[in-house]
Amino acid sequence: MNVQFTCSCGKRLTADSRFANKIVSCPVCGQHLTLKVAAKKTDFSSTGFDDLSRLKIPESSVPLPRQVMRETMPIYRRSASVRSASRMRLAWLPYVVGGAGVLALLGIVVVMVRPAHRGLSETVVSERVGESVGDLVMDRPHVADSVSKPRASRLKTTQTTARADETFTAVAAPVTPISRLVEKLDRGLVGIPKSGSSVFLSWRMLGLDPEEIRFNIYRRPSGGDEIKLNESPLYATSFLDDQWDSSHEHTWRVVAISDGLDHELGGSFILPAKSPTLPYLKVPLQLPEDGTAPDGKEYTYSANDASVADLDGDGDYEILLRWEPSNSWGGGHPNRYTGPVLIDAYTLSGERLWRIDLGININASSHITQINAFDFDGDGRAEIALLTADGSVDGRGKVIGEQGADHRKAGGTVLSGTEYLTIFDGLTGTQLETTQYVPQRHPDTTDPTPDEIWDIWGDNYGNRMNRFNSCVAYLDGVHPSLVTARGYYGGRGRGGRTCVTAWTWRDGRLKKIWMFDTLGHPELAGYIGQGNHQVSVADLDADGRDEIVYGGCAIDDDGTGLYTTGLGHGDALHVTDMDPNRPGLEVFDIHEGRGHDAGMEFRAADGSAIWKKLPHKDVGRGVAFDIDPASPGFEFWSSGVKGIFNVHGERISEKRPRWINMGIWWDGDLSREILDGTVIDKWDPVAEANRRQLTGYQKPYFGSANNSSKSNPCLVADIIGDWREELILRSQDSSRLMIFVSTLPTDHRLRTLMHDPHYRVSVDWQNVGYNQPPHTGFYLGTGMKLPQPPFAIQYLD
Ligand SMILES: [Ca+2]
Ligand SMILES: [Ca+2]
Ligand SMILES: [Ca+2]
Ligand SMILES: [Ca+2]
Repeated sequence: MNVQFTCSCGKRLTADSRFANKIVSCPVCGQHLTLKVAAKKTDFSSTGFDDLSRLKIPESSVPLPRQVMRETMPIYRRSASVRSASRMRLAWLPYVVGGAGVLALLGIVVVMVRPAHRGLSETVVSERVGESVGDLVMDRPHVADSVSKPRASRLKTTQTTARADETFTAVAAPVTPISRLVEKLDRGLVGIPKSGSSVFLSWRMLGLDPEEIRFNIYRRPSGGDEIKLNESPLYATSFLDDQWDSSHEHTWRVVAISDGLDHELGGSFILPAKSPTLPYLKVPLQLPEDGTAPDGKEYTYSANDASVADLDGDGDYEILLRWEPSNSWGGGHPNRYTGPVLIDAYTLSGERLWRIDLGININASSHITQINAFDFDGDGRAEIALLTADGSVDGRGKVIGEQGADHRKAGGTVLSGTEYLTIFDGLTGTQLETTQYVPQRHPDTTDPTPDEIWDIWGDNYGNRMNRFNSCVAYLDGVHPSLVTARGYYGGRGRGGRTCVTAWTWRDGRLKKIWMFDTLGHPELAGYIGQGNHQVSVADLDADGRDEIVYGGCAIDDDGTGLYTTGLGHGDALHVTDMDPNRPGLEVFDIHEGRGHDAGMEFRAADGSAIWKKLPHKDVGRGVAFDIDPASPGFEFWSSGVKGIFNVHGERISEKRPRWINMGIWWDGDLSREILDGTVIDKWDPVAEANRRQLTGYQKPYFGSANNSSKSNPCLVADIIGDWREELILRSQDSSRLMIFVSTLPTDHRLRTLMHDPHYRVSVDWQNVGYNQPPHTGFYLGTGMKLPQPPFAIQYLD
């Protein structure tokens, strides 16, 4: 029997129904299509979602039979790889469900088209007995509550026809394999001496590895023969070699096994003879020379925040390090001369690749210079994006803009001149393109008066104007884009601006793709004053494309406002799946709670409140981690509300952990440990007390935290070894970085967190403003779903 249907590109197609359940390609657009013959009976009982009450249904939609909702719920939860394919936004979902409900009431069978293969789409389709029917694609409605916005509709129809005597009709559903491009990482094998005779080895399970993958570990002494260390293939991604002879150099090798074959050389790691028993990899640094500012005051340098990216394309990470002059503004705005900010790149073995000098026209402040390092154009090597100015010097000594220009006002604050956005080659530090940063301080002049600055930004001395955020987001669901942002405060009496700009770097061209700007847009006034000292990125509406979580508001992937809470500025921000029993991601934010009840607030991905806590004082710090296995999901605590709260907003402990700062997956269980400065603690929920696991400031480490009261490490991220996070600290004298690697045993095997795109972009924004811990795009905590399916990604070559 022939089945006719229309591809979404408009091509009318005919296929034999024997092709049911097979993929066919559209000869015009190449899109993959799945023909599905429905099963006669639809089983609504096995989806496993027991709490449907939180799925928002617009009032205008028809009440649904409960079983239909149950069947369609998995779209909301599981179609990460697919959502972009079908371009089905979460915002459509209630209408799709509603439409399905109408059809179900009319006696029409509703089925799911299952993925044609891993990574492909699930699409809701409908069919009726014996007649043709249109696909269930609706105009795109508003999300149910007031924070949503109108969107242009994309009407796609897929028509089918079949013989009237055919009991079940074939339906075509467009399915496009689509997934996010991520780094092609190696195994990240690392060996850390645990004693004089034992070495703890760990390595990566990659994002697309089959669940069946196993590993073999080999050791070879210098000049000797290699031996296999494990008897049977290892499920784990770590191994304790307790036969280490530290008097010789050794090379370890990990080999991945799949389908019973050694199919891949997994990577190697060398420990020189007499390697000390220290739990870190040492990266020697090249300390910049001291300087003297125009005010006659001397300044020195210390190593500051770091990021990682694969700069040379060999599958391991290199480190980007920011050097902070001692006269930096830090997190304030003291109007003083600052020494130039320098950015270095180092390999993990300590080779310095380059140094970029941002020059005298960029004030040193944790709110101005943000490092974004990502492979934006997909050529296999990361680029670096930085805010630059006249006199910035690239990694090869080439000056950006006007050499010798000095835009500093008396006192030292830079309030004039052109600001640039420069893309640098990650391997050489060479500027690839420099363009005018947008927005500039003023749209019409590079030398605005204090009054003109106030009119726009909300003060006249450059404080609110100099609040920058930036991040990387998969705005189209596949490619990473750069997002820069300026302004997040309301004005002092007048002014106040929030501006978020998206860029692509592809084919050697930097291109602005959209700008969200409250200036000149009174309808966006509700977005002024909502930003935080940091930014997060998440696919809030589950359409496969990232949104920018800008503190108390969110910007959609296309640069339109998604929602604003109106709760104002905040100092901490966490976005992940914190309540695994509730569909979708959640946001945790804190606010300087004057005038409202949201000192701490836990909100749904669409911006609607789940709970708020009235603070007893200003809330300057707050965190969200799973630290209590007995309490499902995350726990929450802050500086302005007593105790620890669970996902329902119930206080589960009168005491709270001593630290309210960062977190780290360190000791091998699935809960997160608490990180503050140089120390790692574990929360003991029974004793309600912190338990120390690492003290990084003490002998023999002498580590130091960055940014005074912020007290953050250079970086916490899963950069090497198994899924657990590493801690990068600088030494107190900034002569070295120390990459601390956990050598504690773990029962769990997780895919490298860096292949989770949500986590990967969190590592990129970690250094922005007041550093925040990275989070995964799924619930990672006690009780999480295991084993993990492969991530919805594709590797860059
Ligand atoms: Ca590399
Ligand atoms: Ca999205
Ligand atoms: Ca918990
Ligand atoms: Ca790790």
